[in-house]
Amino acid sequence: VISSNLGYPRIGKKREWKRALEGYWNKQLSEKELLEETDAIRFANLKKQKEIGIDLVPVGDFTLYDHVLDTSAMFGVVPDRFNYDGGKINLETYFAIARGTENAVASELTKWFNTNYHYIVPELENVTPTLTENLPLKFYKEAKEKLGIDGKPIILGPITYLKLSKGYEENDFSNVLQRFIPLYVQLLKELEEAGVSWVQIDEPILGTNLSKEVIQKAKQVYEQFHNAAPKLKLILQTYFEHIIHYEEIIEFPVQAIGLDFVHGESLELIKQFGFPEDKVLAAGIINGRNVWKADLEAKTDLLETIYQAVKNKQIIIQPSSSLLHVPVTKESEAQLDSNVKNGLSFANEKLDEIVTLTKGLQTGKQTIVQELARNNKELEQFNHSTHRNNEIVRKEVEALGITDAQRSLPFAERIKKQHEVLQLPLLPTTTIGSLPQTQEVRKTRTKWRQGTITEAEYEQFIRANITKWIHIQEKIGLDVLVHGEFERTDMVEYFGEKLNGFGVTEFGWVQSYGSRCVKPPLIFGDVSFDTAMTVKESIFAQSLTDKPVKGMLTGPVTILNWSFVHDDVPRETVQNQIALALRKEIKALETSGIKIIQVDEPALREGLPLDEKKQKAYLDAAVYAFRLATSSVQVQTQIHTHMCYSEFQKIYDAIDGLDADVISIETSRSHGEIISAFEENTYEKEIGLGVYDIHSPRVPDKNEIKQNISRALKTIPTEQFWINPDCGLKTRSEDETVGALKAMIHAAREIREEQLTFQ
Ligand code: THG
Ligand code: ZN
Repeated sequence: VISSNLGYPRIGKKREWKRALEGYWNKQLSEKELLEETDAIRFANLKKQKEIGIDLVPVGDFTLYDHVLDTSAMFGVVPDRFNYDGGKINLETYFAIARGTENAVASELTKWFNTNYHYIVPELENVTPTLTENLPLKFYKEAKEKLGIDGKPIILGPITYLKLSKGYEENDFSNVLQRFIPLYVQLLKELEEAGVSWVQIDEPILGTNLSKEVIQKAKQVYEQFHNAAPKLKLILQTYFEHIIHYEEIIEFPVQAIGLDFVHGESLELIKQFGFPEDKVLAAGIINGRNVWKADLEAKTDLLETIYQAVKNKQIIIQPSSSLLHVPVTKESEAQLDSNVKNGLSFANEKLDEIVTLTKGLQTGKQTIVQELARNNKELEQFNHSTHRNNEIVRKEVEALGITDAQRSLPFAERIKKQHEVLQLPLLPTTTIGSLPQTQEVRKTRTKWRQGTITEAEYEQFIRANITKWIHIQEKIGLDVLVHGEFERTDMVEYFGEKLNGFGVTEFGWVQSYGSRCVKPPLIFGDVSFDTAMTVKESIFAQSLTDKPVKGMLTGPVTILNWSFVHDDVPRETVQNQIALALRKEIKALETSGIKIIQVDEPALREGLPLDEKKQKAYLDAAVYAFRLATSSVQVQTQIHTHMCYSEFQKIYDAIDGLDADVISIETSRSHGEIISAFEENTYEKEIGLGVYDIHSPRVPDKNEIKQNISRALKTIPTEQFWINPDCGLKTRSEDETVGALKAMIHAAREIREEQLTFQ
């Protein structure tokens, strides 16, 4: 019985990693300084895990941007446009792929399975894969030589890596796979020669519905791996869901299989089909996706049950997934209510739990009675936090029915009234909602939080920013304006601070993409509406202009998905509680004269269960909650929504089911894929497909935007189309934003003229 970890947060206790990267990008740090800083973070992370008592410390999980991009870099997978000419990839090329340059757009960013982490999509067109550098080996040696840690290298497995890649036809999968296998083989051989004992090969794709043929291919691949490096102990690691083709996969010739016992039905599978005698079970039993303290008594029992199914009595105890998805430590939280804090475990605390459980299984439950007693007492205290239980809101949600989730008229009739009220031109232009969060905005918010400036001064500052940007938007010529969300740190955290049942942390950051982090709020109890959350800023902005200003809210599905929600109430119930609170906010906005209200659901797609069997129930619940929030408005009030990222074909019916009058979808990094989803269906509502990519600092050119618009108009009728950037603008500078929006408006005007003369 040994303990292990699947991956550790990269960002550092106080986001030192982010500062180092951004310092380098802004040319305040040299390459040498960047590497010194990030080496120090990586070493500290490794030492910490060792110190906590983890037996198998992961190496090669650290990165300077994204581990999928690292895998691409290792295999020389660089798109043509970056002019790569072989050999080890330098930092400039590495960051160019991630962030784009003057002349080359960045590679696409997409959600990592059902998480809020984004990876860089590998592009396989025209590439000749080669092993440019054995990264896991480099990190293994480094940990061994510098820290005396005999680490466990982490590798992204070939099935997952290639299934997440684009640039080849699906029926070509097996050929593409054949080209990568020799590289993996070489890599594994080198690890074996270096004396590595355990290697973790991540194949989370095995938790999705793959065809039998792919599973067959995967089996051959692992046979080749085993034959090439028979002394290496391979852990075939899965997470986020049980293995769908369990019976076939447990027969793969690997030494260990890693299963997630928190998400999916792994326990039922091992009970029903057993677990092979010749393998070690790597049991993921501490939740790597949330921040709640585990009930160690219950986990001990679970472990006992799992252990009974392991015939050879060899087990590795570990988190359910990489701890990349949780903050580093709760130690830094000084402001949190102590009862709530007692209910929390971040990465370090989760590893402590792993160590305790390992000890319990090694030497008997009686040897951890003290730990169990303390755990029990802290959970008790947590359960007594205020707002944990709110009977009133539970009853209110139960009383709601389907008629509470329906608009009073169908779209075709609503839209006519909305057009009369709004009087917008053909191809109306707008933005997604947030405008640049400059250093000044962030600093002023920090000052207000620390009490160095007063509430009134802060409010004045926010108003000044709103005023400035209403004027900028008018001058640029946008049709539907936004107030800019300067008062919000984050579209989820902001609501978390205002609703009952939520808590927020000071340092609970997790990586979202590249150096960008989010601080998910905690939902520790029943959620209820307290006071209006957004009305003040929206009506102030509307008072400054005759153009419509959109009210901006985050939808129930996204608030739920981007929070750490306690798991003792069904997620659906919490989602409906949030929806009900938003319904009250929407009423308040409408009563104050706001004519367009946008309720964003960027996380709707990402929350889709990996197992197809569970997807319908998820989507039905999501659609219901959205409609619950938005359907009580008047006919002429226009409801907008926004979503991020591709594969819309899959959730097309749900998008339609939301019954939003206008939807904007992020598309520019996934090009034509979404447009084709609309080719196959007749979509009657209005829609904006992002016409340029906001994730890259590159300012797009007018003609490039025109091309994107023209391409969309081949499929989507002009009368239904809106023109907008593909996501919120908070990460961009003022100059980048103004430059890009001017180009967008210029493009829109030319297209309108062309359309009119054409008709
Ligand atoms: N909020 C949350 N999750 C998200 C997004 C979000 N997931 C998807 C998408 N948007 C990811 N995009 C971003 C965009 C910007 C930032 C984070 C994720 C960002 N973060 C600041 C940073 O890291 O500098 C936070 C700093 C701060 O507020 O002080 O800019 O919008 N929940
Ligand atoms: Zn978006």
